[in-house]
Amino acid sequence: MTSEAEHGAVASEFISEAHGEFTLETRGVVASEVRSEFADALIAGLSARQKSIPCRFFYDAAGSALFERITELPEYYPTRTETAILRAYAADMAALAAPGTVLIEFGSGSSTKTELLLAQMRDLYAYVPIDISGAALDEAQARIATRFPHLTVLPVQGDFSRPLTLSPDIAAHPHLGFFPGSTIGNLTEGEAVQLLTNMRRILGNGGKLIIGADLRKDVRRLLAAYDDAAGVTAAFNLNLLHRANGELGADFDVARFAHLATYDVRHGRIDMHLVSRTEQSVRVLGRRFHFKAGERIHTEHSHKYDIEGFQVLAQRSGWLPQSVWTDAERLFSVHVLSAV
Ligand code: AVJ
Repeated sequence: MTSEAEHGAVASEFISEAHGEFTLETRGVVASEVRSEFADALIAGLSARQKSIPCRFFYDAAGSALFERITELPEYYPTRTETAILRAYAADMAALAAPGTVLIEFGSGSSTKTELLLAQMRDLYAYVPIDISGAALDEAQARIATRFPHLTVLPVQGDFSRPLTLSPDIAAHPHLGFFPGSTIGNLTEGEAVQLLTNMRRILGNGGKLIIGADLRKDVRRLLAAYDDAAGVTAAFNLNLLHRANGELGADFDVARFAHLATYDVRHGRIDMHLVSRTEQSVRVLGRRFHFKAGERIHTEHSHKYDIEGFQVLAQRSGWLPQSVWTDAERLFSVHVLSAV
């Protein structure tokens, strides 16, 4: 193990202890935690009979830039469709917030969609972006401050998939949660229920949640969105291997892997894989992993929900489905859930 990786492992222990009810980490520690998490996850994922790499590791700097390019592809409809729905109904969504509401965004990343909501909201007490990345929070705060100089922004650096206690000042106000992007689709149903349940706990009684979910549709349309003609999604998927080479000194010959997207009808989800084009072996942190020709590394689930299916999932998580908006082509849905 390299000294950097060892340092990461120590930092990671420190963090898991600090992850009680409230999370306050220094940014440097979070960065090394992420690196060691990638090492652990990659080794565990490649050691399993069915090899896999968790999709959260797509988003290093290069992967995030590739994802931005995906959102602009003609085939990739989710981002532009959700944005159009938010733009069309932002005033109705803003009307869900009583005066003095705190708008809490889960995984605020680049908060461009949030601006559509904020532009329609009067008398918000504060905007609370929650993100694991301090850099993303700084960027969001700067952009929001320029456009909405009178809005109070109270960033929370933390992991919203874990129990998280908001400061008493924030907790005293009504909560409106915002979770766009169909990120929920990356989780299995069981994980999605856990996350929605945790959000229900964070938002509290009387809280509401605005959440985007991609809809089931024609399989060819879905497959095209995850295997675009320009090859950007392929580059996004293969970037996992470049990242392993760059960050962990792995020796993946990236040209000997291919991008593959499939649709699983039974689960209603896209699966992304990296397929070994040949028989080969790869070294990662002193370990050797063998690949048969055609063997796959699973890299992402992207679940598609019909409206009723998503509402059932929400109900299993303690939420009451309140309303839902879609586009004319019924490609994407934005739900409002309420915690009674
Ligand atoms: C970021 C979860 C919305 O599942 O569509 C895009 C990521 N993967 N192309 C999705 C992704 C391949 C994406 N989300």
